[in-house]
Amino acid sequence: MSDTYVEGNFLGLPESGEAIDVVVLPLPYELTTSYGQGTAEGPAACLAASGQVELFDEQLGQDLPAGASIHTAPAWEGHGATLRLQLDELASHLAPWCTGDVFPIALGGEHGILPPLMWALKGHPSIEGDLSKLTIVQIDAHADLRSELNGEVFSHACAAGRALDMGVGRLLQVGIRAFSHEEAKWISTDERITTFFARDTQSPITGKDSWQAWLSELASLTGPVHLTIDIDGLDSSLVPATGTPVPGGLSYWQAVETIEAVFNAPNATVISADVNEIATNDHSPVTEFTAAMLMTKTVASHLKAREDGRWEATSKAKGIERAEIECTYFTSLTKLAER
Ligand SMILES: [Mn+2]
Repeated sequence: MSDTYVEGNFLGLPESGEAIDVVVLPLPYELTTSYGQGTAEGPAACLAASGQVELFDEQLGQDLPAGASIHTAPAWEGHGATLRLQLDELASHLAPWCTGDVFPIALGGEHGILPPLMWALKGHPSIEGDLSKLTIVQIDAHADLRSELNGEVFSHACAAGRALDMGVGRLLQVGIRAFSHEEAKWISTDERITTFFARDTQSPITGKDSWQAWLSELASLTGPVHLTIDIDGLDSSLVPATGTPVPGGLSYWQAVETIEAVFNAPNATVISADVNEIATNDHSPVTEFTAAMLMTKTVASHLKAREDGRWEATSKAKGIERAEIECTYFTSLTKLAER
C-alpha cells in the first residue's frame, strides 16, 4: 500500500493531475448476464481489493506506479433504457480515452463491453478506422461467438463474434471450454480465429506442449492488440463469483504468463485492455482479488512495454477533462453484417 491511500482508486494511488499515462475505466454494466448476478458491483469491489495488492512487479523491477500517472476515472453511469442505448453510451464514454496518448484499461461489468470498446478503438491513431488492423487476445471460458443469446445479438455470450462482425482482423482465444456446436463450427471455418482449448492446454499429459504453442503464437503477434480478460477463463476455484464460473480453466500463473507474453511480443503493441465479468459474493473476496491482481499485472506489463520501447504515445497528451465522442452505431444498426 502507498502512504497516501485513496479509497476507490486503482491500487489506492493518488491522482497526480493532468498528465496521464494510464486510465482505469470502471464500467458497472450488466444487462445480459445469463446466470450469476452482481457484475455491476464488480468494478468497485475490484478497485477496493486492489488496495491489498503488492505494488512491486518482478518484471518491472519497481513498485507501481513506477513514475507513471494512473488515473481512475469515475464509474460509468448508464441511463439508456435499452441495451442498444447503453452500448452507444458505453462507446461514447470510452472513445475519448482511445486516442493514443494514454493506455486505457476498462474494468467490467459484463463482457458485452467488448463491442463498444471496439467502436471506441476505431478512432485510435494506430487503427485509423480500420479494425482489420487489430488483433484481440481473449482469455475466457466461453468462445463468446454465439449469433445470439435469448434473442439478443449483443449478449455477453456474443461479444467476440460481434467484434469480428465489426471488422476485427484476428482473434486469439485461450481457456475456452464452454461453447456451442455453432461456435465450434465458426472457430473451425474462420481463418481469423485461433482457439486454444482448455482441454488441450490443461491436459495432464500434453498440456505443456499446447501451452508452449500458445506462448509462441503470442510472441509472433504483429501490429496493434487489444487484450480482453474475461476472468471466467481462469479456473472457477479462483473466480467463484464471476457471472458463469466454469471448472477446468487456466491457473493463475497461466493468466500471468499470457499477459506478459502479449505485452512482450517484440512486433506487437498492446493499445488497450479490459478485465471483465467480475462479480462479488458474501463468502470470499478471492474473485475480486484475483481480478485486481490481473489488472495490476496488466498495468505493470504495459509500463514495462513503455520502458522497453514497445509502446509510444501516438498523439499529444490531452489531459483529464475529455468531451464524450457521440456514438449512435448500436442504436442505428438494423441488421448484422453478413458473415
Ligand atoms: Mn466472455
